[in-house]
Amino acid sequence: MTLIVTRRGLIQTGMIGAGSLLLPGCDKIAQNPAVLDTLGQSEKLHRLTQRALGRNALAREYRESEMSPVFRANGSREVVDPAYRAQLAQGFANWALRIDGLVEQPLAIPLHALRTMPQRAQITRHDCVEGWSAIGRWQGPRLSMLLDIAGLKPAARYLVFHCADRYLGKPYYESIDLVDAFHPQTILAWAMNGKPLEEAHGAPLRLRVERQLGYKHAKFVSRIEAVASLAGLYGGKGGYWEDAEAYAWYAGI
Ligand SMILES: Nc1nc2c(c(=O)[nH]1)N[C@H]1C(S)=C(S)[C@@H](COP(=O)(O)O)O[C@H]1N2
Ligand SMILES: [Mo]
Repeated sequence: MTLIVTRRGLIQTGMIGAGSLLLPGCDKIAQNPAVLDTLGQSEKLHRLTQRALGRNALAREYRESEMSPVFRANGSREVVDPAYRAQLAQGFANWALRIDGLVEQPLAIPLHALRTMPQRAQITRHDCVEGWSAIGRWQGPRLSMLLDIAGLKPAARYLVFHCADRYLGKPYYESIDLVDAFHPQTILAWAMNGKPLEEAHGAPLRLRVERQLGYKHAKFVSRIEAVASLAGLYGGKGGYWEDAEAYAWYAGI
């Protein structure tokens, strides 16, 4: 059964949790050895090295005056799916983010609820592997807050972000581990540079996972699935570019 989170219900949940839900959950997850499983050795070393510098070390944040005058869009700039186009035409008024898989309470969270719950805003630099960067301001609820509401089951190890678009004919998706999921700067952004996300940048909702390269920042996120393993999903390597064997799963910067 999916819980439909109303504006009132969600605000209530946010208030109850506000003082307690964020940091304790973080520490617990950070000590969980299960987040250190899988992957090839060099990638693992990279991950462990970055993590040794501090699991919750923040990506650099910038001043408003440092924001890029132009933030280019990359990968899919539009979505062909007719259901998506219908939602876009209605301003996503009836759209909801689904959170399911290994959670105690599957959720369907309307966009208006995501916009009114406690927010984080951050001005960060986006680095694409293709060799360009741009500084922009992103705003939305922390992923950790949504995960605390849904309640991860103990077997959950990764979050998979299912996207509405296809890139070069294949569905786009991405995944992150629980350290990145609970990182303070990991948010689901519905606003960019002070305005609702444009289609080209992933409307109505995209992941910002600030210590990772650009391709990890899934756009057009429609569903977040908590899983124990990435095997068996799409190509099994945890992401569109990972399945294409173009880029590594762990893209820490
Ligand atoms: N759903 C989806 N997410 C995606 C992509 C995509 O093609 N589809 N491209 C990725 C890449 S390679 C980059 S650099 C960023 C680009 O984000 P932007 O369009 O806001 O600049 O989105 C990432 N997320
Ligand atoms: Mo990219």
